[in-house]
Amino acid sequence: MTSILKAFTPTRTAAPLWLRLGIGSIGVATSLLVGMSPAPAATINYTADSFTDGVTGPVIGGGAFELYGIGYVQQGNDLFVGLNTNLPIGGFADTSVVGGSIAWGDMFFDFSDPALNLTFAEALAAGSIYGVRFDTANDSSVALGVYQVAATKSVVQTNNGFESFQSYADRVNGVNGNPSLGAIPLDGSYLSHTDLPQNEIAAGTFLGDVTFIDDFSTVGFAADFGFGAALGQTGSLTYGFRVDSSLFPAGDFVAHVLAECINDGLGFRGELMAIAPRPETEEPKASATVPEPGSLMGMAIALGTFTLTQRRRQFP
Ligand SMILES: [Ca+2]
Ligand SMILES: [Ca+2]
Ligand SMILES: [Ca+2]
Repeated sequence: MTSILKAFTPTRTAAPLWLRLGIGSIGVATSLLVGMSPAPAATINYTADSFTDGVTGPVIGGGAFELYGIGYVQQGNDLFVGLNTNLPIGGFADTSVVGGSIAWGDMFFDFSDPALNLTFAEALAAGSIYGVRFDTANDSSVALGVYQVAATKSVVQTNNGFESFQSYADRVNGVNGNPSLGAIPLDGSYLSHTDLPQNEIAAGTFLGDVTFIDDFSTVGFAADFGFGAALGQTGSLTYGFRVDSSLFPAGDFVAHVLAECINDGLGFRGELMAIAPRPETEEPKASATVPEPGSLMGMAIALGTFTLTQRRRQFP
């Protein structure tokens, strides 16, 4: 019964996750299209990156590889992830590297129990790493989509990249930049800072599709996904993707994405619900069709079963 109640709880009562996660994470109410009412529960959770840790040749900060922040929000079983950056999707054209460009690597989501305090490598071995390939131009070993990841690979050596986070941090620090992976420390405690940085999926089990979003205004958000209000500085581009959140486990996660050269990257923490409330304005029919929790539980008891699939039908 607990999971059913959770699925229909309209708002979370716990302190917002960003409050518990420290510097860089910012909770800002979803900015919907002009004229619509604010969403009751949907909140984009932002994590700001350093604005002076993107390396573009001799330029540190503000160059082609500068990443400014990442935001995510779950609505129903839609997980939207947005990036604010100067790096175009498809990457930085360079005929000397594999794929003809230095693009974003794949985004990894670690759903291992936070209490276990696993490193990324340990979480990978435990089967807790999920990955999203969202850029068709990168050098990932898998097709676009969502995966339970079995193995990762490093593509830094074939993309003119740094061969360790330590060498990256040394380079940025050397010009008074501020190297940062946001929620992930650069001290080797989660991602090795001496080994080749792992930035793409080498093998995994395909779980579902990813939908690239070039313009967030087409899916009910501000075109900049709210980055303009949430971040102290912004880059020239905002884009992202949508995946079905039910492909992932529910619960706390730590995620990160690195450029193929690790010239910038960012980690962020969050939490997925089994299914999250949707903005009232998005589906006016939902309020008329969703049974009250009490009657729904009664129905479930009467039927003797209540599957996740049935729950999803209430929130198409
Ligand atoms: Ca940055
Ligand atoms: Ca490449
Ligand atoms: Ca960074």
